Amino acid sequence: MEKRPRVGIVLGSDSDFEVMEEATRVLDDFGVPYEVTVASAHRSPERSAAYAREAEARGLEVLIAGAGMAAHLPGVLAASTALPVIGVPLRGGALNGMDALFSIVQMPPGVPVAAVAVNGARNAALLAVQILGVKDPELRAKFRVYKERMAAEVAVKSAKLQEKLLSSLK
Ligand code: RP5
Repeated sequence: MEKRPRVGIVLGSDSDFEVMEEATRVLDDFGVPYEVTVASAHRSPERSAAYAREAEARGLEVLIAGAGMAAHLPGVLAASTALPVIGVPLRGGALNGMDALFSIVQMPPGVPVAAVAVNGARNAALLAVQILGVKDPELRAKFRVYKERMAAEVAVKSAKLQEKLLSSLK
């Protein structure tokens, strides 16, 4: 049986999927069910607002919205839902992501959006996992393992670098 999606990933355009696919990979790794939808704040404002309005009743718990240029999508979703919204500013256009970053991070007081780095789809998914983990001990434990593995990888990289430096001195 298909599991009910817990995370809604919304793209401003299908052209955003190449970058946002990374979020789906992270959620797959953590075993978190999700759905992916295209809804543009400007080209299909009704579709975007309706998605946000209905998200909670459909069982979604966190929304991730990726958009480029004048990226109003995360804000438009946040305006119409009580669920947490994570915005991913996407690179592209003449300003190369700065436009999307400022659009997403500079939300007016009262309507927060958690903004991650430009093209930060991976971190958006990790933050979604952490949010879900607040009430999901199993997921929280998986996140702890992920962090431990990451720390171990740094130690291995450091050891390899030391080895390389030492051998270059010989
Ligand atoms: C934004 O405009 C989208 O999120 C996308 O990043 C950008 C360009 O969209 P397309 O013209 O490729 O559909 O709204």
